[in-house]
Amino acid sequence: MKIERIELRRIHLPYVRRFETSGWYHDASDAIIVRVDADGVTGWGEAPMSEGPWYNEETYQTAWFMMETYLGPMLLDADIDDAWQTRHVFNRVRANRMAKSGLEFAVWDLFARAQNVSLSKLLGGTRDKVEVGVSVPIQPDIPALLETVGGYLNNGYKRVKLKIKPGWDVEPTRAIRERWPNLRLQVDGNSIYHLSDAEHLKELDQFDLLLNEQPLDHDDIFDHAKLAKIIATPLCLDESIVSPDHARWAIELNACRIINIKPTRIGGLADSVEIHNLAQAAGMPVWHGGMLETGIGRATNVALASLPNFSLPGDISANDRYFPRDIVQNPFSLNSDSTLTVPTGPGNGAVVDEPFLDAVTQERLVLQ
Ligand code: OSB
Ligand code: MG
Repeated sequence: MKIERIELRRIHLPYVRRFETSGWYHDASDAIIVRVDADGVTGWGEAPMSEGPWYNEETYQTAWFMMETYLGPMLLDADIDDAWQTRHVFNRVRANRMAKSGLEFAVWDLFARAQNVSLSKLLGGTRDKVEVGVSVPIQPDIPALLETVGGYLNNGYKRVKLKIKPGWDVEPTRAIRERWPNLRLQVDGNSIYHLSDAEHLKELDQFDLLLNEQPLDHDDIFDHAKLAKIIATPLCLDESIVSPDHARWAIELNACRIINIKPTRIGGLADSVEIHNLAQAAGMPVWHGGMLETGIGRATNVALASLPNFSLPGDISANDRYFPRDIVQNPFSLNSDSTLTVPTGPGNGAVVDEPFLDAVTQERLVLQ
């Protein structure tokens, strides 16, 4: 199949509330929404970009540049018979994985719609519902934290992830654990700690956490393997696992017991499925992370999370936890068992609200 037309839009869509991590914050999504067209069929994808290179090295400006200058023209030149092959089109371009994934997602959606199957089915999904939790940003103080978490529990979320940083780790975790002794709880430091903090991180072992996510450097695997021998809480890697090879290295080095899969960080769905399979063969569970996506990326994420080895709840909350109004007409809502229902219609299932998408578009570019 020849892709005939690629349309890029950079949007600006404010979040319901600020999302703060150990090193930065987000007030709005600056995602790049990708539309591809071929043989009368349309596919949609999203690169969930932000303003600055804080989570990884990419920003909406770098992703736009890469898509316009290299990745888009490569995709228009290619002839693809199968969505699994899309990743190879971008082989010559190093890294820039979020930019690649936005295009790859759109091609997957297009193939699924052309074949009249759901994206979940095309990827090998086996679940009709996926379990989800909520990621709780850094709060100003403990009372605000308890109120925020209480609000999410009232909404029906049954697993909570706390963003932590030095000075906001042991005490907030203790406060949540004392208030909700049986809650499924985990923490995420987004690479703010160092191996020399190992004894401090060990204090979190008393709170019966599901996992401790990416405490050390964004590109580290080696020191995580050392930390894993010191703390009892299972280590989970996010930032460091950017390819199937990185997953293999982490598994062989025992640098983690769990992997957070975000297909945007990994550069696409095909490599994400490969990591899912590698982990499954090693007896290691994975779960689906989030990048505060709009309804388009969220639908892609839910399809991927329907694969069998996604055995812990994902950071894929319902759309209204992120946006007052999303760019899709069919937002996900939370089921009473803390799940989202996997769409069964063709493609990723998102029905784009095109007039609203137009209204929030800041820049637009057509390649053909
Ligand atoms: O590290 O998982 C992370 C959001 C932005 C960047 C990095 C992360 C996150 C989240 C939120 O934790 C997950 C979500 O609800 O989308
Ligand atoms: Mg994380």
